[in-house]
Amino acid sequence: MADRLSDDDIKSVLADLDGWSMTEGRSAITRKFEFGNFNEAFGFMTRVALKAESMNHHPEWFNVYKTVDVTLSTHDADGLTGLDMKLAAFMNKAAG
Ligand code: H2B
Repeated sequence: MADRLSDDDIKSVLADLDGWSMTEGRSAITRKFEFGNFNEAFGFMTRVALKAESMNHHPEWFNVYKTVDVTLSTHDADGLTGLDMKLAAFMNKAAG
């Protein structure tokens, strides 16, 4: 299982991850993505779903029309690991 990141590691990785911040009240990170329309939002979710499945690491997310609210955490480690940061970076690229 992936190792939990230290608070210092989390801070320094987050500084390079546009739009992501700590989730209120838990050891997780959150970002709201906003697209031009539903097709773009769902296209993004499809690209991320394929990546998540290949990583065996899955997002918590909520889609309404053109917005996708994402929370990432490693459930098996009960906190944040490099997998969350890797998936967050992929999402930023996939969102264009
Ligand atoms: N996704 C996330 N975000 N955290 C996990 O700990 C996790 C996962 N574990 N996807 C995987 C699946 C695990 O449940 C399976 C059994 O490998």
